[in-house]
Amino acid sequence: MSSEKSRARSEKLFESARQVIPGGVNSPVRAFKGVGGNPIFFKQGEGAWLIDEDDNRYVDYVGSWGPLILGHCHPSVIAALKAQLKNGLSFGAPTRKEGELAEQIAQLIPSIETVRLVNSGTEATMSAIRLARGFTHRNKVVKFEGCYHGHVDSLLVKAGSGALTLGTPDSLGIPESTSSETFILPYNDLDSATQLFEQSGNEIACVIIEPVAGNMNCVPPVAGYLQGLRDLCTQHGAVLIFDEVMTGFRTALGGAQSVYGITPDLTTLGKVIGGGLPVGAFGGKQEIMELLAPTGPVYQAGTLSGNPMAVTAGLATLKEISKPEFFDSLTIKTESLLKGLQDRADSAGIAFTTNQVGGMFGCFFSKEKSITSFSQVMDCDVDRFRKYFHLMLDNGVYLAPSAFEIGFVSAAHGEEELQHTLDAAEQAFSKL
Ligand code: HOZ
Repeated sequence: MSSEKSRARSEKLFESARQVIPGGVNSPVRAFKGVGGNPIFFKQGEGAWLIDEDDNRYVDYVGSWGPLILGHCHPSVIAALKAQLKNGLSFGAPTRKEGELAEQIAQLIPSIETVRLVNSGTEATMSAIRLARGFTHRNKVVKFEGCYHGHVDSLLVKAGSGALTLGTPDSLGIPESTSSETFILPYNDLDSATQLFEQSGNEIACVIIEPVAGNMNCVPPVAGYLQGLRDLCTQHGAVLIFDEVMTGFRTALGGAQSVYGITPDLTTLGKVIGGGLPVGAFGGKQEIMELLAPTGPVYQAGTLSGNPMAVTAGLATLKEISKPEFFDSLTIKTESLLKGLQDRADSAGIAFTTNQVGGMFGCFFSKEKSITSFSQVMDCDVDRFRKYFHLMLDNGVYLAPSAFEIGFVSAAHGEEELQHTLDAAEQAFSKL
């Protein structure tokens, strides 16, 4: 374990990238603005490890922000992609495999009767909202402070993830006429939701929520909260959308909705179902989905939708994660990682707490024993996180470069990687 890493090549590449890419990155959180310093440029992934352009190795807890539940370059995914490669990259026409992926999704997540494939989570949430508005003939959307659903205009209000990291939860460029259609509520606060529905229930087209918030670090729902939202939506004729882009096939095989036993009307997916290639999906009740073009009047389309490469990677990934014990093992592994971190933080006298659902986790530098709200997340010691992040990096552990992002454990993380992480954390905690 060394703290003397040269990152000269990364530095040089970042300098060049800045000349031709705004901020040198293609997605803002990657710029390291949330932790200071410059981003690392990676050239290879290998199981649970990332290798940078200077040949430094890191245990990876970002996993491409969620898709790589099997780790990097899983042999089954790579073999399936190699085989597909010979048959073509894109047809812009129906294929057998997209039907297979849709069938699998519908089988594993019973609330999804039919599903449309798109190219990103943002596309999925944007389309789900249009569909909910078309179905209800209403305009208002309810979202929650600190939740992030991609960079959709109406959802980029009090948003999490990069928006929160950069301290700009409300983006410029969004007309007031659009943002005024969005109601914002505090996450995990059913009373506020009940009040809003009492006042404006007949205007609300949909409620969109991350059933486990994963863009303000990791904040699971408190007992009864999701059921309360389900009841409010049913009572007032609003569509309940679970944004499971992150949690789908990640918290459990049936997604967070299976963990908490709630049936949303629509679900958005992404990440794992593309196995690392760009993909998204939205699906749900047949009666809502059939409003989509070409069967209905709600328009939605995409040249690369159902792309054979992405679908192939997704199918191969779903096959692996459907194996018995897959999620039990991922959950146990993540639990043991978090317990190890907690023990070491406690021994070092560092105020620290964690959250976890399946293979997703959050670490908070906080005196609170349980983190359940956006305001508690905002009260955490971000400066301490920044120091911790860099100490971990120097010790070969790559965490998300922001105190407001979640961590991901993959099936490729084994004893060696977990021990490496715990040793790194022990050193880091001693220096905080
Ligand atoms: N929105 C992602 C995190 N929640 C970050 C995407 C990226 O930088 O790649």
